[in-house]
Amino acid sequence: MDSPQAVHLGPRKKRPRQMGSSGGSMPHDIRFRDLVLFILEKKMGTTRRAFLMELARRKGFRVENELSDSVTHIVAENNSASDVLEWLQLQNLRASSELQLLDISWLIDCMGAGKPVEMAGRHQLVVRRNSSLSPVSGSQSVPVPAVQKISQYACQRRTTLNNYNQLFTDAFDILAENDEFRENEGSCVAFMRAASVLKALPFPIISMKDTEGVPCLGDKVKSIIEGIIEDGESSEVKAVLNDERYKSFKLFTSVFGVGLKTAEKWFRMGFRTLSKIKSDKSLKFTHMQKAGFLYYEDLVSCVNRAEAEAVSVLVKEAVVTFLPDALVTMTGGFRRGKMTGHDVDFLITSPEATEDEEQQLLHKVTDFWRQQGLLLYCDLIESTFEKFKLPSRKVDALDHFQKCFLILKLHHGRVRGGEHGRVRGGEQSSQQEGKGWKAIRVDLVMCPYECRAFALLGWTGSRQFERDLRRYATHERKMMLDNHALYDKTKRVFLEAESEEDIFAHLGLDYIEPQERNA
Ligand code: DCT
Ligand code: MG
Repeated sequence: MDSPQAVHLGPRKKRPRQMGSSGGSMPHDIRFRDLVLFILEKKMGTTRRAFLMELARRKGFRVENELSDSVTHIVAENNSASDVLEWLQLQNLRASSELQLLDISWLIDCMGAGKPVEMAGRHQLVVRRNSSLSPVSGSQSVPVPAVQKISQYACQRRTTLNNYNQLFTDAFDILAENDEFRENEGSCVAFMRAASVLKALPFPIISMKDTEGVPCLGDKVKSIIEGIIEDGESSEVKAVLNDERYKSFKLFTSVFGVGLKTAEKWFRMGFRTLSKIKSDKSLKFTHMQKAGFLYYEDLVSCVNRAEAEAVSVLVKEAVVTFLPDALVTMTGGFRRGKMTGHDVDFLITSPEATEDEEQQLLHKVTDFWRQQGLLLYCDLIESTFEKFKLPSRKVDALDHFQKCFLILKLHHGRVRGGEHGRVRGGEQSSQQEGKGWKAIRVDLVMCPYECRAFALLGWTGSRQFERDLRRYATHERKMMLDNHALYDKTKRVFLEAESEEDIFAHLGLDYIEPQERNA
């Protein structure tokens, strides 16, 4: 045996051969003919095995009921390679060259991708070199993949957009939002952390056993998970979705410029619809809210990636007109790989600009758009940044950079495949129908060049990822982190950073890519 991971079945005696049997309750089309899977029942149990077999077959995989010569991949859970080999021996089967021994994480990744995924090291079961049962030994022996301890901090987890537990995370997102509306901070944080940790799990939760060892799941959270497993939905969530206060707050806060205070006021006044609010003569609206109502339809329909890219071109064109060496980076959800967002966020910095030039840039850029009739709304906030100010202790503190919250007019012609970005007729008020442009929320942040790594890390999000970075810095490292700086309280020094990687390194954290920060 030369290959460290591949084994192959030798002669056997006991087992009946069921060549080509696909077993299963329902016939499914086999899409991936090169692979023949066998799922080991040992330590997995009959029910979960049957579930996974059915799932894999539905996705077009060929899964055998019995081990046969045709099997190319054995998938096991909670078994090391030596466990699997021992089991094969007990069946009077000997393993050799072509057979792959894989951890369940591989199958689960395949299920997520809807096709066979490449076998990474973490998927493969490898026997330790000193194992007595060692038909597989290789130069690169790595430890058998054990269930890795999941951190309570989002900044120590890799959270991609591939969410295996959306059924649960949607539920907790709604419960957290309801608590936010009711200002139940503790419960809100608990639900947000639960949703966040479940987004990072590399497998779907199928039974309560799957929640063992997962942090941030308190009794309340677990009982909700249990309810969803049993009934396919949560009675708590159902109640929230039907709740008058939740529905009203959700609707009111969907208007740009409406926060909890205003929503509370309108709710108490007895309002339940936006049309009643808009037409009420006694109410006074801020500029922001007026713009929010005026462009409501466009702003509630999310920004897609093509639109975000078109805005990026618009921003870069304007910025370099006034500061040719400026660096413009799209941040927020789009930097994390999201396909849609509620706005488009940008960070701007310049290595050469004087303080004056830096301060003037956003004014010049917004004036430029105003002249072109593209500036539908602009709220420019001047910088209150001071060098060597200790980072904020608050987890959700706003930063001190100069910034502007905008609504820009994006012409369809500027969007690649322009028709896609268009709101279909009927969904839009007749007045704006066929207007040839879409109102888009854009945030621009201008930061001093020395702060760019901190600002980039802070503005990339997600919000939960940022909160946990700060919490981790404070509680695990005695450091203070915000969007401007990192301060080491023990050494009493500010730690400088040229890149996000530097900041993770200062914190003693493995680097997490933006696409893995969707906590
Ligand atoms: N952020 C911050 N300070 C603020 C607002 C935001 O540090 N006052 C950070 C957290 C996330 C990031 O900036 C972008 O914020 P959002 O646009 O609200 O979040 P998003 O992840 O981009 O979400 P969406 O896709 O809905 O825009
Ligand atoms: Mg955003």
